[in-house]
Amino acid sequence: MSYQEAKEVYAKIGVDTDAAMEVLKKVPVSLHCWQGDDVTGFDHEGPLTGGIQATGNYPGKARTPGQLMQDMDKSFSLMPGTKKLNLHACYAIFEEGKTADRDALQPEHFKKWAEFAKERNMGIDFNPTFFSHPMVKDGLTLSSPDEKTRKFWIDHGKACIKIAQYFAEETKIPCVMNIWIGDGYKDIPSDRLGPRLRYKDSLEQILSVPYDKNLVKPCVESKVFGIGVESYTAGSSEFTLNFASSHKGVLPLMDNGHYHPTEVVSDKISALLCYFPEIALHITRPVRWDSDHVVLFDDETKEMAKEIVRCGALERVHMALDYFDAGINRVSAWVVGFRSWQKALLNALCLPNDFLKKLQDAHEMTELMVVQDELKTYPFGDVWNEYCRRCSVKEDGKWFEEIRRYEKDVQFNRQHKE
Ligand code: RNT
Ligand code: ZN
Repeated sequence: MSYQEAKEVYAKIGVDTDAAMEVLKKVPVSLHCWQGDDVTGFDHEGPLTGGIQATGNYPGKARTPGQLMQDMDKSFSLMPGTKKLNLHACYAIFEEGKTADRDALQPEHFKKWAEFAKERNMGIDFNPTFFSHPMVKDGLTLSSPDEKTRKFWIDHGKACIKIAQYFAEETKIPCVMNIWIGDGYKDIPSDRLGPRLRYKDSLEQILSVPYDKNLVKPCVESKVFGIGVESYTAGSSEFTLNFASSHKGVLPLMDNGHYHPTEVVSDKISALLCYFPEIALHITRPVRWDSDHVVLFDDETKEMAKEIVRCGALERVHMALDYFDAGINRVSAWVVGFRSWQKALLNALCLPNDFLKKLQDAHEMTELMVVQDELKTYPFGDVWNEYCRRCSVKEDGKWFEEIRRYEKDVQFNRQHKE
């Protein structure tokens, strides 16, 4: 079917596909730098810790800032829509012989990233890195009973607020700064309160640094468990939600891999929007657990996007991707995940949402079921491909050959050079 024909099919149910595309083009989605190198970064040698894990060993991984930026550029060229860059503190770029530990990071260590983003008209989101570092003591950071350890990590958080403000000032786009810690216990603890009270105090100390609330948007990300911290995590859902609601300007961040397997974030979005002016999401694909698989155009992904659109909250929900698969081409992983989330948003914008709401309010649940299911086979793919063309990126079925060429010409040649 041609786009014109698809457009007419949608027009019959009151959907303006041209308008949907125009809306989507302006919605920023944050692309996480850490898919590019399996959450390694540039400031340490050791393994990935904190209860998260990247598995696989696909060749061609980016090992230098230049390579990571090159790979990001390749992936941007295959993604429609507005991108924001999502960085972790461990991606600081140091000049020869001039390193700084996490508690002493400065904006200058991120100058190259600020330039990279500005040249591409992108904003930057930021994350302090509370893992993969020798100062993580017994798996604890901001909740540690060891005051020296806790202070080190508080200072890291404070340093990151300043860097977040620097990014916002440089790019003229607010920076969402997300705090996630892996702190917890493998087995049943005897004191659940202490670590949480220390975590709360640490967050309050971090946020006591003066910053412009219009420029820096701090978030706290919850998690139910991690590898090696199965019995208890300090930053549980109740903890972070209540922290955010009791500290003005702090946003709750929901990662859809961080709940019990039958809970869905799609149902939680509207609940939080009743209370918070803005919220943040980490969009991922948990397969049986918080596995951080590449985001696909699957049912829950679609449902999350529908909720954001139906709540009229495209400007209130900060969307970031968060996954890391080392078993496939990493650039392709970025592209598939970003395109899938764009598809989910476009799909949501191409539904007759007002009509469906009317059916629900009239309790026409029989018709609602029929219509919602029939909408699944509307010619959405033709609208999507038109959106790609309008964004000057290749449509489905045509971009993967670029990945093949890129890995042959660029990524696979990196093997023996470092
Ligand atoms: C871990 C959290 C966290 C990380 C990134 C790297 O479970 O989801 O957001 O994935 O900070
Ligand atoms: Zn996350």
